[in-house]
Amino acid sequence: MTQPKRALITGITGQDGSYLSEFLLEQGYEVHGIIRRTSTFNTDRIDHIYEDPHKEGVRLFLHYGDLTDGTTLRRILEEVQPTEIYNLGAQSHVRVSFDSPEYTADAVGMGTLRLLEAIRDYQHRTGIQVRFYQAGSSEMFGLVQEVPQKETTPFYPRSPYACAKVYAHWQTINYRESYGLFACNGILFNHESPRRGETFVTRKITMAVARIFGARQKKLYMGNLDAKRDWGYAKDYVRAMWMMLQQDEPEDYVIATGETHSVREFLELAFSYVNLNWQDYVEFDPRYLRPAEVELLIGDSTKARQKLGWKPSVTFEELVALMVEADLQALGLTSPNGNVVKAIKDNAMIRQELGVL
Ligand code: NDP
Ligand code: GDR
Repeated sequence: MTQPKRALITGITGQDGSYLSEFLLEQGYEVHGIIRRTSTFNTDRIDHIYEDPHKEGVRLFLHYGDLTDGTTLRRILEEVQPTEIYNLGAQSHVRVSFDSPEYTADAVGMGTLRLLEAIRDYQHRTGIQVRFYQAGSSEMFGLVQEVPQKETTPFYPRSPYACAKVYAHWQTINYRESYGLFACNGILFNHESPRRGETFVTRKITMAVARIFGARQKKLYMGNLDAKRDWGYAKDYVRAMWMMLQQDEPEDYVIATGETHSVREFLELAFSYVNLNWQDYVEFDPRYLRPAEVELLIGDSTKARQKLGWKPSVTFEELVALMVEADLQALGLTSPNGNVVKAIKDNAMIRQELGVL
């Protein structure tokens, strides 16, 4: 009997970690994830795939650890003996990184270095070859140097988060070139889903749309509406991470849709999904501005499309629709026959029917 492939994921409780776990389990992998100890459970996104480890045939295992704790990373590596490692763990909020720059640099930058060092020693000692994926970000491009952005576009990071990701990016390349580690940097543009953290702009908007539609919220306070992002669907993007590690040679890849839209466009589309006008509800709050903004991101993923055969499967319009729909459903606000709420002609009437007015 052949051993199943064994993957270790940092950041398994996050948006991408949860989708990647599902994907790898479907591919027959044994999946191990590193979780942080918290005073309340933070495993909501993976609860549906978690099983009692005492049961036979279980293939998902969790280990307590932290990217700021190198000793534990080493111990987990020894215990798990993974063949693939996906480094998704991060303090991933750009705005928050200005409030907590030192911690962000520690978890995102130094955390990656700790993991790479642990892998280097582990490979040297055991002779086992590990494949490593680093979760790089389009935020590394920062201030516009070239449009669209591709693998060769120079970085100009504009936040503590982005600076830390650039450090992790180059360390990953250094371990590839110095020690022959099979290490890939994904340079992923924004990707979203119903599992997106609630303080990122897309989810903040779609949750507010559902709550406003359901008369549970009156206003939505926002920052810079002019920023433009290349937004894709998270499920498509985790597939790309895995594809990178299945190639003959380790390389770096941009993953993006190639379309860009402003925050204002996202607002417009999300509110119009339930026939509301966003201007009636949205107000400006300077607290959501960043000390330095990334104004325009649009990615050129030609390399990934050609070499990996990757392409996105969800359009911008579909993404907005599926996120709003999921947030409506979470509040019990879908139309009774399960049809998309888009078809609703008269909001007031429907809202009365649902008993929310
Ligand atoms: P999330 O914020 O949803 O998840 C981050 C994960 O990292 C969580 O599991 C979190 O754990 C964990 N984490 C945070 N700090 C530490 C730490 N010190 N040690 C170990 N784990 C930690 O991010 P996403 O899933 O959206 O993104 C995954 C990765 O991809 C991140 O590295 C992000 O920076 C990067 N990225 C994301 C993009 C996107 O658009 N989503 C685009 C480009 C890059 P907990 O649940 O306990 O907080
Ligand atoms: P970003 O995502 O910074 O691109 O980083 P976010 O959704 O936080 O912001 C996108 C843009 O929207 C503007 N904005 C607001 N943002 C938030 N969060 N809240 C608001 O109220 C608001 N109003 C306007 C922002 O200024 C920004 O221009 C995400 C993260 O997932 C990173 O980890 C990842 O690396 C990058 O995407 C690619």
